[in-house]
Amino acid sequence: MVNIKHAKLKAWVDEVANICTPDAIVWVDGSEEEKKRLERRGVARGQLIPLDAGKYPGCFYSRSKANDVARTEHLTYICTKDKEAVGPTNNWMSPEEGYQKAREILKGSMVGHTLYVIPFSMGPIGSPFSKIGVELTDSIYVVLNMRIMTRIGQAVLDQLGTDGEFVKCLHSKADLDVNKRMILHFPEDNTIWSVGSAYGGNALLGKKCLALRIASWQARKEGWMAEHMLILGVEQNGKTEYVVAAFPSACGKTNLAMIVPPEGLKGKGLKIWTVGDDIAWLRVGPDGRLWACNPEAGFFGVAPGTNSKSNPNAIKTVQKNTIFTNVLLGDDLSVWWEDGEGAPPASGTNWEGRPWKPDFKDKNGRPLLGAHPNSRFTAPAGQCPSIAPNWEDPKGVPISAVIFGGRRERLAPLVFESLDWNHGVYLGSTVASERTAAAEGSVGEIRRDPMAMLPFCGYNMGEYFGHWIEMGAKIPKPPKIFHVNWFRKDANGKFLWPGYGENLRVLEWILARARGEGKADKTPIGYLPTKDAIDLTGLNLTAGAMDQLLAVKPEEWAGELDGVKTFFEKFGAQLPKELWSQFNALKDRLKSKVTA
Ligand code: GTP
Ligand code: SPV
Ligand code: MN
Repeated sequence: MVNIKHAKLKAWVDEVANICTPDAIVWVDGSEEEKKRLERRGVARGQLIPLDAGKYPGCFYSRSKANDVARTEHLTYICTKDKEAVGPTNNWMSPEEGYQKAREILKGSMVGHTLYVIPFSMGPIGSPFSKIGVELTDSIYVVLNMRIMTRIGQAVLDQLGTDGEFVKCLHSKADLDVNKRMILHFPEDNTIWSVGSAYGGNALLGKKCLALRIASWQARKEGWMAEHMLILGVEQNGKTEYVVAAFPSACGKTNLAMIVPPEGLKGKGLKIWTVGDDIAWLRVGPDGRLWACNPEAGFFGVAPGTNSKSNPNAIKTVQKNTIFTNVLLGDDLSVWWEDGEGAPPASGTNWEGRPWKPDFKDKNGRPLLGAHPNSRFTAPAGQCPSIAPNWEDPKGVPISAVIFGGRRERLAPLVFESLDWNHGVYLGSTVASERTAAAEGSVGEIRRDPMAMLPFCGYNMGEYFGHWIEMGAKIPKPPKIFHVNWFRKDANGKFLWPGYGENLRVLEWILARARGEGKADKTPIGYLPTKDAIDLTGLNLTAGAMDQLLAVKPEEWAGELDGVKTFFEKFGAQLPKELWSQFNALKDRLKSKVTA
């Protein structure tokens, strides 16, 4: 039994119960016994399938509806009194309209279902970084995922006390009708309402809805930053230095966060420590540096492509107590996905619930996918072999470098360093990337995804850029800002850089530069590593690959400026003048180099 002392929380739960009319209300206490009970219930209702207990202890399989397998950005809204507040990159709705439309769908939506009340903390309970939320949901899957992804239960209620502040998060699957799906954020009311979806960021409201959209709004007001970033530490000679990196969805955060040093660098005694793989909350510390905390407690990672070569630590992390969503379910109660581990099962059921065998073809004659490209695993961060011993430190970790990156076949070199903070903000604001399967839309198309926050910034992105500029002035010892691209391709469409563990070679250079070491050439776009600056020991790159990876062609960059200009103009007067200065300065630097 939970002990509830917070009158406003109780009143709000009653208010929601009056709208959704569930058969019962259960307050989630976070205990082991409760977890077992919920798992049994989920299994009895066909929402979860226990995997082979010998091979996958404590693991479950889940499949969402075929129309509900990725975030739906076009159905995601920020609801504020003033339309200007959300800017040109967010969908807007008035709070009145949002509440009213969603209420129509929510009315009676929980008849025959239980309403679960999940008190959760983003960040270690009691840390000065942390924020508390309470999610009301009719989904057992959501409760069990939130249990992994956040800290939940009685300890959170205790922290909340009689009148603590919390974000009101309401989630109902309703009838999972895509035409009645809405992911609504009310930052002025500290409220999130999500209806009609049961998948990922649409339903686990602590993640993108709270920890990024609502938190970014709060962060601007309170003078900190909420970012779509991994956090990792690199240890050498007993000293650990930390970086944060923002890459768009499905562009390698989980992978980089837990890389294993490559064979060729073994002699250097480098160790990688994972602090977070998706979200970072950043504050200026008493020492004048920028400090980062991972608000999450688990990983909701992309499954396809994860194998013991690409990401051995992720494979080890998901051996137990993991929920697998929309991967292939083997008839032997195993799980499998494309580019996964080992041979596929002889037969199974694919992400759509269709019978599957390794040789089955789809209607276009291509191999029938076992797993959806955005299928995922939910696993406790503490199970990761590379988890940092201090990953739950309430102070966070001090940051030496900020890294931006995108998925780009051309143009962006393997790595470069900004000239200063504001130039780094310019680099972040102009990140472009090929679309992935993490959100609905056509995969491969290039879009601007500034700071990897396009779908997650809870307010006017022009003001968000301004907040980045202002933060630079408030951090006495700011980290240096870099840009990376693991995805450059050669003329035959093959990746030029091997990526994954080998990315540590690039991190080494970045950290050296952050310390004021490391060799670089100044180019119009920023500092590039000199030819011998990146340690390539034991790496057999094809001839000329490194030249291509580090090439900067002023003509190509000048061509890119048109796209940046069009993008910046969208923000009108909200675009900080500092970014136009950066734009003009870059233009001038390129002009002096364009020879043709
Ligand atoms: P979200 O959880 O959606 O925010 O994504 P993420 O950024 O954590 O993405 P993740 O690490 O799961 O990236 C998945 C995709 O990136 C897979 O297709 C990987 O194969 C690919 N990937 C990751 N690292 C590299 C790399 O260094 N090189 C190449 N070529 N591909 C990579
Ligand atoms: C992303 O899409 O960036 C994710 C997955 O990390 S979700 O939680 O669904 O947003
Ligand atoms: Mn993400």
